[in-house]
Amino acid sequence: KNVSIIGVGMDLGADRRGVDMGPSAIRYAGVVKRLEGMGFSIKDIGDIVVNRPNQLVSTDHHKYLDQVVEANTTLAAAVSKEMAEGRFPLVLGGDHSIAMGTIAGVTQHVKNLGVIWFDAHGDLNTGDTTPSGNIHGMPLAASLGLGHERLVNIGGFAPKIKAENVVVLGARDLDAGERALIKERGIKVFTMHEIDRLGMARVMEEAIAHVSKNTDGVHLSFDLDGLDPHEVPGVGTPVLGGISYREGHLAMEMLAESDVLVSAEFVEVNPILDRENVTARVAVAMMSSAFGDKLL
Ligand code: DIR
Ligand code: MN
Ligand code: MN
Ligand code: MN
Repeated sequence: KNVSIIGVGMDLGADRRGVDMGPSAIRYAGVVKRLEGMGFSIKDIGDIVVNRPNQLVSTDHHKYLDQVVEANTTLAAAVSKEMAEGRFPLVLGGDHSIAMGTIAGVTQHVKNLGVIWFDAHGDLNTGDTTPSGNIHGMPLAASLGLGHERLVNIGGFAPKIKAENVVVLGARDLDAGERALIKERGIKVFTMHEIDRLGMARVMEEAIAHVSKNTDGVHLSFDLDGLDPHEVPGVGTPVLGGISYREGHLAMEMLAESDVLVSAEFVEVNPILDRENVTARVAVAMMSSAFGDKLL
């Protein structure tokens, strides 16, 4: 496999500054060496340019709307270009709003895209339901065609994905509007309750079957806050009771075995809230499992 690494040093979609340093932290944790050691050909295209105003610019319930749209538009083009060259896009965040750009790029090549949304949160808010105005709480909704028309239309078309092709994994903090949307659209959500009750192996079997049915490939959108904050302290919105390191690995290993992934992103690594870069190092470990690393 040929892999293209694309960094997006953006934190404007989130409340806590610092995720803009995520791509550097993940590179420092040795992502290129790790994947090269597995036999992949790696091209690191560097970071997407993000315009960073020095004061808050808010457009009715959407903080930094212009900048987020601009960065995601650039990202979508970069992702699409790498895929056109037959390379697997591995996007390093940055806050989770960058999923809108990644998915906009991928769906220019994959008509029916399945999505695994690994996250403590649903990221299913719109301008009408957001409690924060932070766009990183909206990218899954926007990719489904819901919310601000400028977010929905990143890349020039909408919707990117269908609700029936999405699985949310690890949810434990959902806002009221998100819960209503999940019910209304019938989105498959495996909360921590299901993971505790059924075990990660069974949950992943069901999740992979769900996102593979009637799709031509699967995108992994991995928010590090899906994992338990004891294991990854370097995230902006930690929620207790998350997925363990081992469960995370198992989930990634099962995804690799299923061989359905066409693209992936790892987001919300915040080095200024971290200790000894452990969150970025865990991100690299999760990536290697998702790419099929095995002991034997
Ligand atoms: C919250 C937090 N649901 C919001 N979302 C986060 O602001 O919309 N997503 N942290 O990762
Ligand atoms: Mn998220
Ligand atoms: Mn999250
Ligand atoms: Mn919340």
